[in-house]
Amino acid sequence: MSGTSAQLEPGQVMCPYCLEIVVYDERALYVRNEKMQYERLHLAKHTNPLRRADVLRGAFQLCGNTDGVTAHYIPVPYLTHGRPLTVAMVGTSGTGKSHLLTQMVAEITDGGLEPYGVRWQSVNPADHSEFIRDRVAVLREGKQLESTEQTPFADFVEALLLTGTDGHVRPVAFFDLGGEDLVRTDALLRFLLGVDALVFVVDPLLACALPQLDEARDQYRLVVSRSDPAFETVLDRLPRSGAYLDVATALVVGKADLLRFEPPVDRWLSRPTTAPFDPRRMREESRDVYAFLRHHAAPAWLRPFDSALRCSLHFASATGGQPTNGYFPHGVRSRRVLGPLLSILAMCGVLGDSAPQRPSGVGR
Ligand SMILES: Nc1nc2c(ncn2[C@@H]2O[C@H](COP(=O)(O)OP(=O)(O)O)[C@@H](O)[C@H]2O)c(=O)[nH]1
Ligand SMILES: [Mg+2]
Ligand SMILES: [Zn+2]
Repeated sequence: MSGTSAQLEPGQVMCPYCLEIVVYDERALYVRNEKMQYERLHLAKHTNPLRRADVLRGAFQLCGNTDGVTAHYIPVPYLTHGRPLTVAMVGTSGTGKSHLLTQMVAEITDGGLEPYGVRWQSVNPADHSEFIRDRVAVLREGKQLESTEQTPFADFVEALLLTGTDGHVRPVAFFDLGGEDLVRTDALLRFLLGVDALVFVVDPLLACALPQLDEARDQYRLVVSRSDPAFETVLDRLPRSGAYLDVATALVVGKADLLRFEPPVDRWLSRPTTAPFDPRRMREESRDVYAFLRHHAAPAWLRPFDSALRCSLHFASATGGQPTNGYFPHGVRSRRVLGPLLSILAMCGVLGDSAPQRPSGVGR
């Protein structure tokens, strides 16, 4: 676990919406009615323990922060299972974070972590159904997700309760860190201090000067860049312990379908991710991705790997192909999106004691 989270006292949780500190308080609970309005929950009425647990499972707490933000409500299970594991996706807008994260959550809720001994539950059943309806189902219909408005700081996307191999239940919250608009607010700095895992998403259209990517680059009016400004912002602001960042880190070359004829990407893309989690396989893939980026991208794209004590590297495709006019004509099929997730879960102890260390033999 990251050693930087000490500033949250036991019982304190960061509100996923406003990033301020909250403490579970049974006097500030609400339930949502059929009209999606919040009504005060009077817990004293529920004396039957089973019924009470059931009511709490679907209840919310009003966040105490009213400072310039509209009233917002946090699902109770998010506040009552210890400190949530926070995972942030990093990359400038358009790199594919939303598609990748949606497909990771889809794999989890399809039972993709069960072979690894990890079970899931929603943090709030209604909110989770909404996520599935608005994102997972849209992709399954072959439609592109609309690009998300970036706020000045970390955007909360989705949370799930994961039960690890040790039987311990914990909330895992996924955030989007857009980068170019990141403002140096106290809340953002506090967010970065408490973050447990970072997934840096490399867009090959921005990173790799391969001529076969030119057509797609033209389509999006992109040019090859020396680095991603979001990587730079986050890496410059993250607190370090000694020379390295002590946060579980994965570097993902996304949109890898665009590189599917390129060795060794072809080899990895055609391999299914199989249980149990295999640190050796992960090191092999890390080595290949490292060599690939060394060869085809400017050095700054590997900065997350150079900066982090624990960092694995991956190839993944969220969609399996390119969209035309907002549609994926051959349908959407993700490839290897579980790899980076498994790796950070292993580093954070959710998969038991298979925690991968810095991949030896990769890079320096
Ligand atoms: N070829 C390909 N395109 C993708 C993939 N994932 C996302 N995209 C496209 O990349 C663009 C940006 O994706 P999005 O997830 O919204 O990026 P974000 O701004 O980082 O959240 C959209 O046009 C997507 O259709 C992928 O795996 N392969
Ligand atoms: Mg997005
Ligand atoms: Zn809040």
